[in-house]
Amino acid sequence: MKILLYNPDNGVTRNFMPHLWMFLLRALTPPSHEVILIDGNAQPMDEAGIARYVREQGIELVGIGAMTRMIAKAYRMADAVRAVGVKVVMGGPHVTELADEALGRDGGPRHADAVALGEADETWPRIIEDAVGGKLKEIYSPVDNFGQERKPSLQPYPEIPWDKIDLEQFNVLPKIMQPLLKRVGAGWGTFRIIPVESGRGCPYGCEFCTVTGFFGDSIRFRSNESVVNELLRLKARAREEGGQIAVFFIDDNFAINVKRTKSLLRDIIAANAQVHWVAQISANLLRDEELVDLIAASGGKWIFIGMESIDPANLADVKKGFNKPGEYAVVLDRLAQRNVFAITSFIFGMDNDTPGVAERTLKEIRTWPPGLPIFGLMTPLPATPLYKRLEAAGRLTRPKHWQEFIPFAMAHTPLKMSIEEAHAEVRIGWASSYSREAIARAVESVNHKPLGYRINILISRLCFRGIYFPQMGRFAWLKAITENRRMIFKLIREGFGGGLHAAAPLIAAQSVAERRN
Ligand code: B12
Ligand code: SF4
Repeated sequence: MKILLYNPDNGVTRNFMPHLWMFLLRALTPPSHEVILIDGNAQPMDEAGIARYVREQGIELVGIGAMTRMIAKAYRMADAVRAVGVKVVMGGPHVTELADEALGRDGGPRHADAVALGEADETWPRIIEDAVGGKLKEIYSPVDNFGQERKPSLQPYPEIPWDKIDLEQFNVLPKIMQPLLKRVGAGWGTFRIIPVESGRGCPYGCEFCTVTGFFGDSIRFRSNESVVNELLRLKARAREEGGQIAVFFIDDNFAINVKRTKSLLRDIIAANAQVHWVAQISANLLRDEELVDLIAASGGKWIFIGMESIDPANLADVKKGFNKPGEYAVVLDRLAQRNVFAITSFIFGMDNDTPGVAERTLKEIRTWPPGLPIFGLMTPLPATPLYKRLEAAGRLTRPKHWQEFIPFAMAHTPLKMSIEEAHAEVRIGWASSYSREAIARAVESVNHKPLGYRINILISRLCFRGIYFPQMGRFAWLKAITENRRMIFKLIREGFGGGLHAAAPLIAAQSVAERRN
């Protein structure tokens, strides 16, 4: 059977990191079937395009996965596929919570022939078998023979053949520059960011989060050996193609079991499997000095920290009281001393927020080592405790906000400010953190650090700017580069002073900007 797995584009930013679910499900597909992957973020496609593709390629089954944010596009694409007579299976966090919506059992139109609830590692082969036999069921649940929910153990974990997969759609760098960039330094012909999971589940149960409900509070880990081997395969691939690879450990809380994380990082170092990596770790777990030492020694470069708010009352409201704003600065200094920086994520529009929250937060951020602050709005995702609380209180202004997705727009009224005021706070957060002056200040504040770190901060700031300020087209990128040209040229000059190798990441970044069209 010829199967297409499709992930819709998010319509706001282009992300070049592949979605793990597609690669995982392909690795779990019995070898007699052919599986094609299309990520709409890397290969944009519209409804007519997918219908044509499915017909021309003779696709017999289409699997679509999406977060809430992309679900409207996912449904439109599913409708187009079903209209040409091909069956659609949907999975992922949104349809798991709202299977009736996808199946048209809630009074709305039907979009999917079947829905895979929850983690589909074990149900996917069954779905294919049923599709081949023309016996597709409407709902597939991960349950054992006694009807009890069963979570995959992740041991064993399928081998994703990253060393052989065609990843051309996910190369951040333009093809035309590859021959030149390949020869620069250790090789910059390709630059890929690859998602790797080392475990699943988080017991913390923050009110706005889907994870505890979806993956459960029992944490499951892959074996160290399986993760290390995956990193070694990735490293070998980068070496062979004269390129660079960075890994995003997508675990929701990479250090949730500190002892296990330390042992994994030690094994990575012992096997010489270090690659540059990013991971999400909550601030409370970064109190451990030895853990931070191991993060740095094993290739950790950026840690994503869900700080959410600098107001303890807000944190208590959303059941994230384990975050202690008083220790944020210490944690960030501890990371920066080892040349590891933080992506600090904040949510505005929380119930104790009042106008001025952005400036109060920025004032605090300015006292920290430079990082990548990001700002979002409190969003009631379906089936989260937050959604239920706001629904019960009659505070949802757009109860089905995903059906008409608007980026950076609230779907409920905060208690101490208006929706418009909350939107304005987010705008202030982004504008103040990613203006030319703010970017220059961030880079200059690490003038004492090696050039590589300053380049890293500059490139990351330029890319992260695009999460809020649309930066998908060539013109928008050129504008961002022109605005920041002084800092870019300053670092390029310094880079050439230290040999072409030092300037390579900036040259590569310039090329990326030119590729975006
Ligand atoms: C990595 C990640 C990202 C990446 C996404 C890019 C990428 N290429 O991966 C980045 C960092 C960019 C990101 C951003 C955001 N993310 Co995010 N992200 C994740 C994270 C941590 C891991 C995803 C993952 O790969 N998981 C591992 C795989 C194996 O699990 P899975 O995708 O769920 O797939 C399994 C099943 O769902 C199922 N399945 C999935 N799809 C399909 C399809 C078919 C056909 C079938 C049969 C089965 C199936 O099978 C898989 C194997 O069991 C998840 C949390 C989590 N642990 O999943 C949040 C998560 C998906 N993100 C979330 C959110 C909210 C966001 C943001 C909106 C945050 C924000 N406020 O800005 C943004 C929006 C992104 C955008 N602009 O597109 C929410 C989504 C909730 C929801 N209801 O939609 C999650 C669940 C986290 C949370 N806190 O609740 N994210
Ligand atoms: S710590 Fe992170 S992953 Fe865990 S419940 Fe809270 S927000 Fe979700």
